[in-house]
Amino acid sequence: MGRTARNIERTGTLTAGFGPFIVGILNVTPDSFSDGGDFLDPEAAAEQAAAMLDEGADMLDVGGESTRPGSDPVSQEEEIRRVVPVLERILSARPEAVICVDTYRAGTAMAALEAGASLVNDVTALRGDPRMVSVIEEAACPVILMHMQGDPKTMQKDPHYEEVVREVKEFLAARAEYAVAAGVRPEYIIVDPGIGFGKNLEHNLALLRNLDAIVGLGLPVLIGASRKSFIERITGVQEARDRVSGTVATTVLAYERGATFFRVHDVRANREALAVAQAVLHSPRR
Ligand code: HH2
Repeated sequence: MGRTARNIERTGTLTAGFGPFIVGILNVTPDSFSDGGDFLDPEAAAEQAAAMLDEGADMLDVGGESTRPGSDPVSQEEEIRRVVPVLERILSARPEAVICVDTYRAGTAMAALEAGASLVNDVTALRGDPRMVSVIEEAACPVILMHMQGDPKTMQKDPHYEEVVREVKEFLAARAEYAVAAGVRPEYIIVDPGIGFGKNLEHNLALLRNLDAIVGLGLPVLIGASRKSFIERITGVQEARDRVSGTVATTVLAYERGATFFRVHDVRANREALAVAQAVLHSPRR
C-alpha cells in the first residue's frame, strides 16, 4: 500500500471516530491574517508542523493561499510551489502525520495527495473548481465541505441571511448530497459552517450557539474559529495571536454542542481545554 493510501485509511479512522480531533493550522502564505509570512520557508513550516504534532494535533491543515477577508487569489502554480515542498518535508520527518490540504483547486489537491496529503479542505464546498469532486472521488479521500457566502474578496462587505442557521445547514446538506451523488463516500464527508466566511458577528454567534442543528445533519462537524476577528469584536484583543482564550471558549462550546474537529493555531491550549471538557461531560457517573 502506498503512503497516500495508508494515510487515507488512517484518516478514515479519524472521520469514523468520535473525536474530539485537533487540526493544527499551517499557513504557508505571506499574508494569512494571524501567521502570514511565519512559515513560508519550508524548514520553518516543518518545524511548526512537528511542534503542533508534539503538542497533540491529530492532523495538520496546510494551506498555500490566504482566504482572509479582502484577500486576492494566487495562481495554482504558486499554491503548489508553496504547499508541496512543505508536505514532503513534514512527511519525510513524520511519515505517520495526517495532512489535510486547504485548497479549492483540483490541481493543487491532486499534487498534494500525490505528495502524501490524506484529505482535502475545500472552503468552497466543491464549487470553486468543477474538477475537484472527481479528484476526491478518485482518491477516495475524506473532504471538508465549508459554507461561505460570496468569495473572500467581498464576503464581509454586507453578509445577509434570512435565517443563518437554517440556510447554512441546508447548504451543507445540499453540498454533501452533491458529493455523494458524484461518488464521494458519505462517511468521508466533514461539514463546516465557515465561521467568518460571509458572516457578521451575529451570524457567527448564532451558528456557534445553534451548532447542534448543524450536527443534526449526522455528519462530523469541523469548527474553525481560531483567532478570528469576531473574537476581537467581543474581547477587544487586537493582536490575532493573543486571541487564544477567546478561541478556547469557542472550542469548548462547540465540543459540547457536538463538533468533532477543531481547526486551531494554538494546539496545546485547545487540546488541554478539550481534555477538561471531555472529562466533565463524559466521566462515568457514580
Ligand atoms: N478558516 C480559514 C481558512 N480555512 N477552512 C475551514 N474548513 N474552516 C475554516 O474556518 C477556515 C478554513 C481562515 O483562517 P486561517 O487559515 O488562519 O487564515 P488565512 O485564510 O488568512 O490563511
